[in-house]
Amino acid sequence: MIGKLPGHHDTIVAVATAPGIGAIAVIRLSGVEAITITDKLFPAKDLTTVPGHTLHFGVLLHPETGKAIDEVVVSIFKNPRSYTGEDVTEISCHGSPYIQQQIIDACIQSGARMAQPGEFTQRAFLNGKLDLTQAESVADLIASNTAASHQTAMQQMRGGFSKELKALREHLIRFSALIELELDFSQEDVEFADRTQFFDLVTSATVTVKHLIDSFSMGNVIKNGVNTAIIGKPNAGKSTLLNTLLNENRAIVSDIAGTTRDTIEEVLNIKGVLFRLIDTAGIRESVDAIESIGVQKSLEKMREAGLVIYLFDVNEYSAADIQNQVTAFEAENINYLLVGNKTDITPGATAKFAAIPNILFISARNHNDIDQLKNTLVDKVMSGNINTEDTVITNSRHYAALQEVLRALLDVRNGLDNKLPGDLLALDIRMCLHHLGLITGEVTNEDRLDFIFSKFCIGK
Ligand SMILES: Nc1nc2c(ncn2[C@@H]2O[C@H](COP(=O)(O)OP(=O)(O)OP(=O)(O)O)[C@@H](O)[C@H]2O)c(=O)[nH]1
Ligand SMILES: [Mg+2]
Repeated sequence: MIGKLPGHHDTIVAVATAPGIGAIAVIRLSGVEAITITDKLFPAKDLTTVPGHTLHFGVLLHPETGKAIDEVVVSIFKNPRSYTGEDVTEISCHGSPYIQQQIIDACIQSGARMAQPGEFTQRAFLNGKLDLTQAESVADLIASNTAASHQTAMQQMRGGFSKELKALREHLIRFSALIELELDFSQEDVEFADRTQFFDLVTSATVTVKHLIDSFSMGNVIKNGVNTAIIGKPNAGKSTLLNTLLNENRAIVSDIAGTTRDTIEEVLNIKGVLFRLIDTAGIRESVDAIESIGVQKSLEKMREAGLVIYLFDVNEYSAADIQNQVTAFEAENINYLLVGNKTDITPGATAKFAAIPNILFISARNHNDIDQLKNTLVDKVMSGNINTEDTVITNSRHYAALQEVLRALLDVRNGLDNKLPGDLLALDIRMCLHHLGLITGEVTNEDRLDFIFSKFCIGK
């Protein structure tokens, strides 16, 4: 894709709005000929002479047939004051897919070419309108479906995270320049670069980068949700709990043990966090072949889940049973939440569990204490401190690169500690700069960029 863009002399076109029928649709062109191509189709006015940031109403004609396609509004953006940094026009038309297709066709006939996925944003990046993390956050922003994921993407698009990295990068560049200067004067044994000051800088950078790395698990939760498996014996009330949480009768509930045989998955948004709830078959030894497969699947889901809700009937279980279950979860390193169900049957049935900490008691059928369960679920995955104002890493590419940055920073710090000669120190710093640059896009290679932008939708 990039290979085709030497100075991006061509003009690209795509529908910028969602596919399908809508009240209006927007077709976007970007490139040196964006305005002249649009002008050819738009006899009402000479668009080549109008100022940027203006709107123009008129009929759009197909260049081949000369027939009117639609009445449209054309927005004109002149470089560099546009999304891509190039000349951009946006044609707002009526939302029929036929009209959209005709307009695209007319633009292509007049010299534009169809845009690749993400190519508008890629041009914005190549023209310095956005850095790479900001460009990537555009894709996240479009895909965001909760308040939290929207906020982290917005924050990132506005450059929150790259600002911190850029500042670090500048410090490192300044320091390595000083060190390289020392190397030029190597006979004279001078030190231009203040080691102590730099050591402090590297130490504080290490803390920042660690913090960012740690934020990834939360970022991942915000972006992708948490797989939450509801696990327990047959008849514990797992399907009832799923229905209660979702507020609908999604799963079949019955007093026959072994009702749920296959797993059922549904998404629930609690306070902006997405939980992918998985109702599973009750776990027991079974002679029924199909039920056994279901039980195997439950165990698999339990091990894959980010969080396990262990549901049990308080009337049937003893404290020792729960204690054993806790030991089993801890041995397998499973993130679990103990929930005792059916508190409505025998008053005081929960007293026997007093010695076990952090059990929540509910009645799934009567909807008792469900809000408390919801709050606990959110606290559990957010470790009680959901603060999306903070910079949060949501992108696994950034996560991997930050781990390299951290490794390199630690090398630099060790080097300073061990009074490593300047030339070796400079090598470590360069490594660190390289990985930082990969994140924000100062260091790129074409394949990588193609890969990143190909994940966008066309028209972005
Ligand atoms: N009294 C009372 N009964 C409940 C409660 N929750 C569930 N039940 C009943 O317990 C029985 C089993 O409920 P299910 O939700 O089907 O249980 P399950 O854990 O999904 O069972 P399997 O799918 O067989 O593993 C049903 O008769 C429910 O009505 C509760 O809070 N109180
Ligand atoms: Mg069930």
